[in-house]
Amino acid sequence: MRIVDARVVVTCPDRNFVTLKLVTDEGVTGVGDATLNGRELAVASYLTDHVVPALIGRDPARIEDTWQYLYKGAYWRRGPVTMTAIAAVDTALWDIKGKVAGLPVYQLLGGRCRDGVTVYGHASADTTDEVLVDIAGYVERGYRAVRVQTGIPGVAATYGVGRRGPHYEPADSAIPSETVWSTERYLAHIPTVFSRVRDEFGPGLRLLHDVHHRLTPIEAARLGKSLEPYALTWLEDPVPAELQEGYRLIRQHTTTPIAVGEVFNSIWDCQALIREQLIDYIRTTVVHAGGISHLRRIFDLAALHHVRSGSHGATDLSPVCLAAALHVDISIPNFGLQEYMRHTEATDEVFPHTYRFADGYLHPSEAPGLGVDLDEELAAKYPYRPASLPVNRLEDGTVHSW
Ligand code: KDG
Ligand code: MG
Repeated sequence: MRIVDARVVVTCPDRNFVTLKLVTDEGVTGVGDATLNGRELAVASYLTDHVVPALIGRDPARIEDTWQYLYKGAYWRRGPVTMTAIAAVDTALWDIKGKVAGLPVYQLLGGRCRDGVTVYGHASADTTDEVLVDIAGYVERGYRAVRVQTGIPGVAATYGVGRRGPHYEPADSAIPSETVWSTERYLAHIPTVFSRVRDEFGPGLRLLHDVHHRLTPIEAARLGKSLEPYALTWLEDPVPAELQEGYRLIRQHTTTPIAVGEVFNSIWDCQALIREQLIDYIRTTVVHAGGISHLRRIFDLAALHHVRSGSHGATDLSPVCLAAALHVDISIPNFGLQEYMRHTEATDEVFPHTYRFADGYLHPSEAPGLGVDLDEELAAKYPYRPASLPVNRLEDGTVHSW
């Protein structure tokens, strides 16, 4: 079998997605997500101009060899654009392999390790009173874990707090909008939110919070300590993770579990955090960390060091990525949680799929391959719209990290 066509499709059914579709001489097709929020066209060009020409004529069965060819062969290793492009190829090849074998991809990865994939939903609102109502809605729908974000009194807009109904979308204008941040107000407010949430929902519900990289290690240590009475499942991205040593300081001061990894794109970005057991959950995902093959490698290293998976699953990761993530989640021994933010109806129509949510769990597709596709005709009706993530500044105008 040979690859005879590789199409890179950019579409915007309520938000932008980039998808790679591989076609073989025997008519079997495979899809891979290649979406990098706010930098979509960079990956589309990387694939179209540099990867696709080298794929035509290759044997789609050689997944690992193709991964090594694209990673080592390019000379320029790693980075979000490169690793997202490699991820798309890898994911599409696993899809083809599953279809050829007549098996869902999780069977090729070793089969089930559990009955369902426990997911967490996103409760977010401006005030604590409102967020309690949002959380109650998730509990009613069967969720066992909820990420809680609120506005901060005195801060006009807080990144991560949804403003467009049930569908989270932080990318807005073509040129980034700007928000203003106050660490002092944030650190004073968040423990009061979790105190009320725990009082209201008791000890059974798993609670999470995302800091979006906005603190220094000692500030993060203080936050972790102040949240200890409310027994969070994880505190996410407390500090920017370029400096992995920063996590040592947090670890020395708090027993609140730490999750990190959505912006990582290779095992090299997290190997020290994992080996030194400085984190509890690794949040790398299929689309940004080199595909199913490389993500498995990261999760296997994590399993050796008591670190569980917590794959990123925001709405800017397409249903193709979510479908692939579920095959990994169900088949690894050290699964932790899977993030699940529902896509809009328009997105779901462009990416028909057979994974399903029931009773707090997502269930991977039983169809051969990934169980997800791209409707190219429908996708063509939604042209690309430039949209960027906002830029964050401190009150004095200094650009601050996410
Ligand atoms: O593209 C950025 C989003 O995916 C990110 O803001 C979502 O932090 C996020 C999360 O944990 O889902
Ligand atoms: Mg996050």
